[in-house]
Amino acid sequence: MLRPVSVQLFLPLSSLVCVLSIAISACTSKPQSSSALDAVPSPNITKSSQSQTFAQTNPKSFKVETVTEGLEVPWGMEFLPDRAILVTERPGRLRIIRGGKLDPKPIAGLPTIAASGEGGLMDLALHPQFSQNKWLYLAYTIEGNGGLLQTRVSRFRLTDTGLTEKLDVFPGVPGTAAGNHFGSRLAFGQDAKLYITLGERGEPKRAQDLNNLNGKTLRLNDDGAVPKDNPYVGRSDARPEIFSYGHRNAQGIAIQPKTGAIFQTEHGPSGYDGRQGGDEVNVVEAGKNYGWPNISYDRKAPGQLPPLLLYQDAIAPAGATFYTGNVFPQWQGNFFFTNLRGRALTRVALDGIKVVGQEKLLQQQYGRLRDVKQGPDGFLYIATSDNDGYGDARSGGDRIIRLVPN
Ligand SMILES: [Ca+2]
Repeated sequence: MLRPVSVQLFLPLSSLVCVLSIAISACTSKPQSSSALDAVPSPNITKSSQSQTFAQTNPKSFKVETVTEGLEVPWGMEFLPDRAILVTERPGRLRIIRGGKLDPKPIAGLPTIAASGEGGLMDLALHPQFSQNKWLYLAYTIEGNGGLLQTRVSRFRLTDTGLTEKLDVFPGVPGTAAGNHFGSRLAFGQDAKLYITLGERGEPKRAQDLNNLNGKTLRLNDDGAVPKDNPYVGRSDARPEIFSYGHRNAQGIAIQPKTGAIFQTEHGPSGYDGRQGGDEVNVVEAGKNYGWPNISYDRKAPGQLPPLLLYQDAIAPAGATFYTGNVFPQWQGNFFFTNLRGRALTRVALDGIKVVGQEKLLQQQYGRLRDVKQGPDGFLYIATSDNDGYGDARSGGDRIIRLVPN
């Protein structure tokens, strides 16, 4: 049965929330583009913010520059205090870009990495006190007993000669032989805890099983110990590492500067259960259930949280960040995330955690986009991903590009 759904056009919520049935167009406002119908606000979050205003970005207000080319599936980026860019390449290399020049030699000292399917060397994170301790965290795929692929997170000290002092802070859990849905984004929260997203490895039931760490977001101390205030500590029927659950494949995580709220992007079923898309942005909280596989799209169930944002055409959301720079004052506080399949950068304006409006930038211009980070110069840096097996295998390799004000 076709049910009416509340559809947010890709424009200010204040003017363009309308109800339409899929069969009969009841909307008087015309969508401005075909992308306009793919973002559906979740109930209770967007409605209260309709008095806010949202200004679309003037495309002439910025230009795009290429920082470097010739990368192979750059997955995660971080800026070092000296402004160099560290970049992971999924096949298993850690690269560094100094003064805009990619060092041809990868950083030494990486562990054995199983680059298989969607797995390999994935995200990286700097310790909150990196300037003092030089601790760098890597999330990567290992082949464990029986050839099962799993995500491991290790801490290293970054020295002039490479990575040393490896400490496995999350050794991994028996995964599967399948090479998909690793999740594996890393972020330190404002509580100085390490958050790790783990996908459900293509076995949806795992996301609801509190004795299984797949399909979860984990919360750990910086040395891998379980914090005593985690939601399931002391329970015999759940793993203490779990922070939130019911996740399918979260490939983006970012901490909102003013609130400390943890925003995650998550790949929806994308046709797995008949409909297209179902990609999500969630604000994750301790002990909360985000529904997969019980609910997705606009379905509801008691005790399971709907997403903050839902995308009805698959966009495959990935890396995310909040903008805090000065060179784009109109973007202050906005949430940005890359789209792989959607080949775009989504900008979401927020009032606290309420969505004020959103738009897509760079749509269909730079291929699949994997990660986004703000540089120390206030520019937005984006890693492309056309050589990941899903893209168009661009001959010059993948790029890091940046948005610079005009
Ligand atoms: Ca969900």
